[in-house]
Amino acid sequence: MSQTKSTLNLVVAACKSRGIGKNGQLPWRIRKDMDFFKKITMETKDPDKKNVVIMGRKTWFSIPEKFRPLPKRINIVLSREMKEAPPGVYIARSFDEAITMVNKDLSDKVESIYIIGGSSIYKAAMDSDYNIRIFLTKILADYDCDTFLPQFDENLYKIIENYEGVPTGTQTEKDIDFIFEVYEKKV
Ligand code: FOL
Repeated sequence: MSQTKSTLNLVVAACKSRGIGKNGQLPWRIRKDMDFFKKITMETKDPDKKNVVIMGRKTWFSIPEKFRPLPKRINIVLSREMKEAPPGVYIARSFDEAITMVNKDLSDKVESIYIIGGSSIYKAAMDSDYNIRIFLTKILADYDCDTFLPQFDENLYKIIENYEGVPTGTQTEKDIDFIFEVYEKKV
């Protein structure tokens, strides 16, 4: 059977230096971007399905307790150490195990897969042979960061203009300028 390979959607906000985090937290607070993250990862066309969010252990613990597991999404946390999953959360020991979990055990419940960080999980996705779509919020400012978005090969990706549901043009909040960009890599 020829079946189109599933697409991994990466969702990330990064500043000028590609920084994405500092001391286990987001370096900024931008309401419009967090609302975008929530909408894009939560929304499904089929009301009977949910999206999966896949994240590393540090990203899991960076989410405020009251917001985790991220509601109305199937949460998969990558960790070799976590023994017990909090209610409603799946633990996978590797990136491949997480994807296998989705494709085997959860496939009929799942609409789309969102990779929500951090660095090593983004890298594992980019280096995989899945189709990749990146929802990148480019924050046009400098922040002190200790974790970074891995560089992706500009030649393999093309920018998608006017992607449905993604606001166009420069956004501004609290004097911070940012833009929502969408990139796709087809394998
Ligand atoms: N992508 C983008 N574009 N912006 C981000 O801030 C972002 N953050 C992560 C991954 N990709 C991102 C990882 N960090 C929550 C907190 C941290 C986090 C991701 C999500 C969180 O609490 N989300 C809630 C909404 C919280 C709120 O409304 O303040 C959710 O339900 O999604």
